[in-house]
Amino acid sequence: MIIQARELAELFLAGEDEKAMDAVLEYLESHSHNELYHDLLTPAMYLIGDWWQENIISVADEHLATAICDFVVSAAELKRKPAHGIQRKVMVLGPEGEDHYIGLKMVSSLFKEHGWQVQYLGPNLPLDAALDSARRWQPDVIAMSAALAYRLPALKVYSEAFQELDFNPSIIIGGRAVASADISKIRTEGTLVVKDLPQLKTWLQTGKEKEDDLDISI
Ligand code: B12
Repeated sequence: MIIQARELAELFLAGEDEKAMDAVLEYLESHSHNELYHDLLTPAMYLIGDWWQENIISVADEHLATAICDFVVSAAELKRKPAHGIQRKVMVLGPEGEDHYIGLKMVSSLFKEHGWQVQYLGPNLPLDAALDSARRWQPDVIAMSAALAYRLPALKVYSEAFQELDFNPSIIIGGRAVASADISKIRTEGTLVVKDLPQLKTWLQTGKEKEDDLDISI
C-alpha cells in the first residue's frame, strides 16, 4: 500500500530512516519526484511543524524528523534518471537568517530533472557572498526561498540587488512564506513569484524567456 504523509511523518519521528526510505522508493515506483516532494514529503513535514507548534513533539523530535527527511530527499535524487543538459544555469539559495532548506533542495532537484545546471548554495547566505558567486558563475536564474513571513523584506532586498547585475538574471521567489503572503508588498518588477513545485514545473516546461516577466502565480 502506498504510504500517506501522516505515516511517513510517524516513521521520521520514530527515527526509522530505512523504513522511510523503503516507503519512498515504493512510492517512486508509481509517482514522480515532484509528486514525492509536493504530495508526500511537504505535507509530512508540515504535520511535523503542526505537532511541534502544538507541543505534541519536542524540538529534538522535529530535528530527528528533519534529518531523516533531508536524507530521503538526497537519496531519492540518486534514483532519478539524469536529464540532458540544456545549458541553462540556476543558483538556489536562502537569504541571510533563513535556516529552512529542505524546500530549496527540492527546487534544486526539480531544476536538475529538467536538465539545468544547479548551484545549490543552501540557506542563510549573506547578500555579499551571493552577489559575488552570481557575478562569477552568471546564472540565468536565481531562485530564493523564505519560510517565515518576517524574511520577506530580505527577499525583496536580495531581488533588487540581483536585478542590478549586468547579466540580468531572472529572479524566482518561493517558499512557505511567499505562498501565504500578500506578495504585492514585497514583489519587485521582473521577479517571478512561484508558489509551489507544480507551478515551477509549469514554468520549466513552458520555457518562458526572461523578457516575459510574467507572474505565473496569478
Ligand atoms: C524543520 C523546520 C525547522 C528546522 C529547519 C531545518 C532545515 N534543514 O530546513 C529548524 C529547526 C532550523 C527550524 C527553525 C525555525 N523554525 Co521552523 N520549521 C520546520 C518545519 C517543521 C519543516 C520545514 C520543512 O522542511 N518543510 C518542508 C518543505 C519542503 O516545505 P517548504 O519549505 O514550504 O517548501 C515547499 C514549498 O514552499 C516550495 N518552495 C520552498 N522554497 C521554494 C523556492 C522556490 C523558488 C519555489 C518555486 C518553491 C519553493 O517547495 C517546497 C516543496 O513543496 C516547518 C513546518 C512547515 N510547515 O514547513 C517549521 C516552521 C516553518 N518553523 C517555524 C518557526 C517558528 C521556526 C523558528 C522561528 C523557531 C524558533 N523559535 O527558533 C526557527 C527559525 C529559524 C530561521 N532563522 O529560519 C514555523 C513558522 C511559523 C510562522 N508563523 O511563520 C513553522 C511553520 C512551524 C510551525 N507550525 O509553527 N525550523
